[in-house]
Amino acid sequence: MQPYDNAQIEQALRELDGWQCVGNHLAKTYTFPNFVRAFGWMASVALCAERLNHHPDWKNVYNRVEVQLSTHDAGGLTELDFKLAKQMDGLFTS
Ligand code: H2B
Repeated sequence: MQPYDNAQIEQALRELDGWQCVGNHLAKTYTFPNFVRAFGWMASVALCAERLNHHPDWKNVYNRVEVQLSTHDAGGLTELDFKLAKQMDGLFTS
């Protein structure tokens, strides 16, 4: 899979909320009311990630989850990162 170029990244970022392109990954920090809600969201995201065969790099500290997305196999950002980002946002608001 070919990594997106800068124009494609900018275009795809416009369709997302609160995500930033940092270096060669997408980054966002989610904040939850408590640890259980944060971990529950991570469990739901894990199922999406398995379905996509595309997995987040993330760190959970109590009610916060710092997420970084990139396509390791492609050495950059691809459609899969933006798909997973959208699904993460969808599970966050639902
Ligand atoms: N996740 C992410 N974020 N990037 C990848 O390149 C990737 C992945 N590759 N999940 C998949 C798994 C690959 O390693 C397996 C072998 O399909």
